[in-house]
Amino acid sequence: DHLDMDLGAITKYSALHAKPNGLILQYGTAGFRTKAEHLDHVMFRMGLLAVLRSKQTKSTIGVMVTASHNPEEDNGVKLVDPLGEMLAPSWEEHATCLANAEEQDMQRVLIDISEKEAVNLQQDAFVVIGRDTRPSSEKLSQSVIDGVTVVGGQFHDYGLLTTPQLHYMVYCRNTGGRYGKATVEGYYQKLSKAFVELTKQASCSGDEYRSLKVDCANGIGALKLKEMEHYFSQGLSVQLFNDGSKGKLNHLCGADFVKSHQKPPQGMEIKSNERCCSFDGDADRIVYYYHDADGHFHLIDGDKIATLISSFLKELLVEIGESLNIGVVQTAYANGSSTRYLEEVMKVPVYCTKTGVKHLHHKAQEFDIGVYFEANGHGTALFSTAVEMKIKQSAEQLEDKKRKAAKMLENIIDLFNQAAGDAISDMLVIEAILALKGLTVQQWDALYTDLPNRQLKVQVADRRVISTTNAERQAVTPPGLQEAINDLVKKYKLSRAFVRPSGTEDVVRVYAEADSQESADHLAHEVSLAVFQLAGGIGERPQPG
Ligand code: G16
Repeated sequence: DHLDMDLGAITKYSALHAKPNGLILQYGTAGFRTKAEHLDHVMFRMGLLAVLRSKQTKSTIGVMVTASHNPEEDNGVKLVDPLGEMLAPSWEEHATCLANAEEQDMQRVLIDISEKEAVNLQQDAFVVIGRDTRPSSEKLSQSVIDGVTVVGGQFHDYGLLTTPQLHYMVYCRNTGGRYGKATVEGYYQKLSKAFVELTKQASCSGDEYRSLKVDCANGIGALKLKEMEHYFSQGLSVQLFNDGSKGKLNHLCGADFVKSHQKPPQGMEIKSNERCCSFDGDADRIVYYYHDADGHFHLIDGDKIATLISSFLKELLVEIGESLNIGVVQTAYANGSSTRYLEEVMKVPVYCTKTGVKHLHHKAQEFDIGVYFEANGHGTALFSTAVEMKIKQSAEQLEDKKRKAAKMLENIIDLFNQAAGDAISDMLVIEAILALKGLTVQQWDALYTDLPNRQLKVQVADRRVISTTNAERQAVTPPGLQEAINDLVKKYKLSRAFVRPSGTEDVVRVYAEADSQESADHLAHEVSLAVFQLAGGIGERPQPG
């Protein structure tokens, strides 16, 4: 039945999206990412692959053109599976094979994938496409469409969307509208309705809770917040910075910059104790921060967001009187203080997975309520169908106080994007919780004190020489590297360090924490030198500070 694929047409069109000779790319942490000019063939081929995946799952599949936190010159693409989730691991392998196939091998690889995955080629296929604001994204998404149509797939191009909005659309379309309406309007309405309902319940709706400064990383978040703003303005007014009108995407601003440099973005004026937050380039991450009265910068990262959210959810469950299990999922980047606080003070079980939303999301699905956040601000909460049903019943039956709590939980569930981490949705969840609990940003920050930490990047010739185990907390290769790290870590108090190859940038990432900033900085630098020496560093040796 290969006749159902017009192999001749595929070959002909593929030549128009030719692969640069010798270029090898890997489906990484969040799809393919590299310089935009190397990605045309990958886009075309991911269009083809999305059609096969759609036929196999008999569902709508999403394709998002973005490189999220990467610099503006980069771009990327990832596929979104039927329930709005990241692509299944076995298909990531197919994606890598297909992206790297030389022109003459394309047909064979496509047939191989179809056979291995028992794809019924006669099945209809539907693909939805979204893209971020990068200058290269429009043309690249057109190449995806070329791929989709050449194998007879139907498509809907949403144009400019945040990444989590595309995940939401896919989820809506495959659940018969039960999750929501698969339009941007539907997204705005669903979230805003839940948010406004929640904030109505806040007893202290004083002005301090009602305004927020948002750094949009010069990306898509600005456009979408501007569209959405008036839907929720009853509950919150947002002031946008780095809205793309002049600056460069992710440059000296955005969640990744703020988190990794531990300083405020450029282009935003911050008065003391004002609540501020940053999105990343495709609005799937968020971090908060403020300046205290002495002008010191305080970062509130994904770990503290997870803590705020899980403690609020736990309190609601106690009020409702339901004993549902809550779990928190983190990665090795989670600050040691956050893990200790969650486990010892909040008595919530905490799990550590590898970096990458797909790993956290998967683990979080094991709980009635699974809260997952990467320290970099990427995360959400997942609620099992059992929870949703129980809460819906409670909201109708229980005594006043319980009913109120159940209603709140119902709205919180609606406010979370359960398909993916979502800066807009998370922002509204956080703002609602702060308002409901009457918490200032300082009180939230004071839940626990982060251990000082430092993240660095090291350039090496081939980052694949580093392999890791134990949720990326230990290096297996190259030989001697883990021993070197162990020896360095011993020199500092309350210290911890690990290294791993990035799945989105061509670098090795180094993380260190210790009892003082000076120690964390030293340790991170020493570990960087060990990586440089033992893992084939290139360019300039890592410099201190
Ligand atoms: C992506 C992933 C995140 C991951 C980040 C960095 O974020 O979705 O899960 O933490 O890359 O990954 P790595 O350390 O492997 O480079 P984003 O916001 O860029 O899509």
